Amino acid sequence: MTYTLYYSPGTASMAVHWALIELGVPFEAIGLDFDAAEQRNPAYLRLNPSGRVPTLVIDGRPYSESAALVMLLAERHPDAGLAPPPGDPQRARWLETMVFLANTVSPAMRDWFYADKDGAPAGADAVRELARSRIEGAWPRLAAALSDGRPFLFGDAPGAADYLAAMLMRWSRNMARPASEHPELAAYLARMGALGSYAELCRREALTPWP
Ligand SMILES: N[C@@H](CCC(=O)N[C@@H](CS)C(=O)NCC(=O)O)C(=O)O
Repeated sequence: MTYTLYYSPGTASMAVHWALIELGVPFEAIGLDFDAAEQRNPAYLRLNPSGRVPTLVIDGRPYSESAALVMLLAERHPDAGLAPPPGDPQRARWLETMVFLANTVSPAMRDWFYADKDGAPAGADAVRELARSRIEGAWPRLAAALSDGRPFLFGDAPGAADYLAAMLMRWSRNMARPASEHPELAAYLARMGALGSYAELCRREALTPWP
């Protein structure tokens, strides 16, 4: 079993990088310089035709989509307990949460950061405005999931949903209404930020910890 992660610091590859560090499995990490448009290099486009990160090459085959990759890692390393297994009472809520993060929050984040690049610049303000309302609408839902006092989204230990959720929340840090405005999420982010794997991720990606 070999893993090679193509990443760019602080981007959608972060959740996968974090999960790999937490798992403690051997992997190679190859950084792409977006300023040099390395994600558009022909060799990388052969691995990931969308020219985006992350790409995780598993035993020679490339796979993309951050949510799918953290779910896959949870499945491939069941002993690590990164996800409630099939049949677990929390499984349905976990699937719901993963799809919510991947299907609602993540595309809105893409629109927030890439409205000018992905669409016509003339319409970018309207796209960003809709994205902003979707992003701000997601935080109360995640805060509610933590309102019973649980430390992480699915129990006493962090897992796939947490790496994805905390990554998305981190991206709101320069928005007018960041996720950390919600007390439950501020406390949650402090717990995620206190993990040794987060410190290691920040060291490897040269990120400033937040919050
Ligand atoms: N839905 C994808 C989104 C991937 C994505 O948009 N990645 C961004 C970084 S956050 C990227 O590679 N941007 C480079 C580009 O679009 O040129 C995922 O979650 O993996």
